[in-house]
Amino acid sequence: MLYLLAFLLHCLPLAMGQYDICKSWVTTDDGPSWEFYACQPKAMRMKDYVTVRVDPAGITCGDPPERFCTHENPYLCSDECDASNPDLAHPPKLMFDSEDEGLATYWQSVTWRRYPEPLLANITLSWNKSIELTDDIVITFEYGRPTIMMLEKSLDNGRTWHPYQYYADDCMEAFSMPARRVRDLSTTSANRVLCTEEYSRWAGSKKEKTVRFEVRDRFAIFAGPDLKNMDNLYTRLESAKGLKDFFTVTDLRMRLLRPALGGTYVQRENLYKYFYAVSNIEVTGRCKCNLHANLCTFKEGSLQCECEHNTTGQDCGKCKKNFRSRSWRAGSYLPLPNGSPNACAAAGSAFGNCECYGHSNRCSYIDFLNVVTCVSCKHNTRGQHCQHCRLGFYRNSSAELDDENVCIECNCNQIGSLHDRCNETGYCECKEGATGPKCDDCLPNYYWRQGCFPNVCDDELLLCQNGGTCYQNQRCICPVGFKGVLCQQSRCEADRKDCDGASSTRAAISTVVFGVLGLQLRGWANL
Ligand SMILES: *[C@@H]1O[C@H](CO)[C@@H](O)[C@H](O)[C@H]1NC(C)=O
Ligand SMILES: *[C@@H]1O[C@H](CO)[C@@H](O)[C@H](O)[C@H]1NC(C)=O
Ligand SMILES: *[C@@H]1O[C@H](CO)[C@@H](O)[C@H](O)[C@H]1NC(C)=O
Ligand SMILES: *[C@@H]1O[C@H](CO)[C@@H](O)[C@H](O)[C@H]1NC(C)=O
Ligand SMILES: *[C@@H]1O[C@H](CO)[C@@H](O)[C@H](O)[C@H]1NC(C)=O
Ligand SMILES: [Ca+2]
Repeated sequence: MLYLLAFLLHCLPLAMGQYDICKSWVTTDDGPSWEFYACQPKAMRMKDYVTVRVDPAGITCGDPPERFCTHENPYLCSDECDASNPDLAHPPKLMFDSEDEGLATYWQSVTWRRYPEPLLANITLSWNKSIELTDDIVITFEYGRPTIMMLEKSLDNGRTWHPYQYYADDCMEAFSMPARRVRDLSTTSANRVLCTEEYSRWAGSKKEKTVRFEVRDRFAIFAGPDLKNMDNLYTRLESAKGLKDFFTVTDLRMRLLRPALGGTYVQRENLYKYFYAVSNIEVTGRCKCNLHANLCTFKEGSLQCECEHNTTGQDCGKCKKNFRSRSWRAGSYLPLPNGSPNACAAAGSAFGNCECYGHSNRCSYIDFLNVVTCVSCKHNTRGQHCQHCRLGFYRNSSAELDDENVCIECNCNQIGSLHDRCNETGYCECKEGATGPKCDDCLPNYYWRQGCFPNVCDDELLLCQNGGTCYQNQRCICPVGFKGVLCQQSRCEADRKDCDGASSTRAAISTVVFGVLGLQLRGWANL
């Protein structure tokens, strides 16, 4: 029986919410001890930790200063943007400040002076940390929402990007996609990327200011309209492939592709009223800590999970040193309500000292040998403790024994080497004539052709004679009248009768001989 003690260290009471606590000190029949749970940090306003970049260079208004007007007041183009005047400047940081009631501060682009060249801008938000979205992304546009835009996301700090949602007043025309609504998605399509027309139509710039990426509506597919049944959502997040990752980002990018048009066509005579202005970007989410931390702090310019369960890393994505007797695993929301911590275990804590350096989760006792051994060593390791590399692999000297990259494939050239094993520095054992770490090269005086063969000819010692030429070290191409491996033999010398002139004489003789013979045969036939 477990008794929960009230004086849990920094832990919050259980009632606070699900997965808030990583561990608690409990008393059991065997005495007090720690009990561990799956845990995650609280959701935060992620805009407070973001780095922003706006592209292309020169897209922010005010350098040089310029005038603009609004769709509501198209002929009063007296508003001014001036980057050098703090009161009239609209730098990117104003998308993330906190605003006093009623007074919007915003980033603003240049106007569409270069129409019909498209007015394009990218706003890229980077966290240098995986974030799990917990609520809608809400982008607030002053002076009208773009008529075409796209939201992209990255999961690897901006190395690769994927579409997240398309927005247009006409999805077919802009993206050749049918318009869909998140509300119409089903449990099997909850992570579909779609095009929506809900946030791009003109409804007056004061009335409709926001563009959303609907996280709550997607959660509601599983958790019900008021997100009352979160247990069902957590269960789905564990079981549905790709669902967790769908809500995870390290970076977001808004690609603004066409500004608000005021509900009509572009009016070329007044391009001062076309531009983008963003006053706020709200991103609500929590640090992704793989259910191994309930705190996430901002340190040295980056968010970091405060890892528990003897895990470490920015996302608690690996086991701490000396806690790698099992491979690392993320915590799990299941079983409800406390989940599984899947904590990292110290060497020796499982199966009486069977250390597997994190390459196996299982040990087995071999009765007749009386030893405990790791089972199914992964990462190309083998041995009782997964401490050796499999045949055909060698030890990576810059990796520790518990590193996933500890064994490197030998990669011996199949033709050039004697077998596919190599020594500790990755050198293969070569057949005669082959060389190089992988035996894919030939020694000097050997040539490669499905293996290494000794040169037949070359430019130094094995010269082709009598004007012959060496073909790829494989053979001499001899001029007429010479033969032999190095063209060293004149055809004449080889056969004394076979000399210049002699051959035609001999041909003539044989004709005569056969002629005589023929006459004779005819003569015999006549008898
Ligand atoms: C915006 O980013 C995309 C890649 O996501 C890139 O292809 C495009 O050229 C960028 N546009 C601008 C205006 O920088
Ligand atoms: C990103 O975070 C990592 C880990 O905290 C840190 O080492 C790195 O310097 C950060 N990079 C940038 C560009 O901030
Ligand atoms: C992590 O290691 C510490 C120190 O050995 C230990 O007290 C603690 O119980 C471990 N935590 C887990 C979740 O295994
Ligand atoms: C050796 O291990 C290091 C550290 O894990 C890793 O960065 C490197 O890629 C590995 N080398 C090879 C060839 O796999
Ligand atoms: C591996 O073989 C290469 C080539 O024969 C040799 O130079 C190297 O010293 C060997 N390494 C070890 C650790 O034996
Ligand atoms: Ca603002």
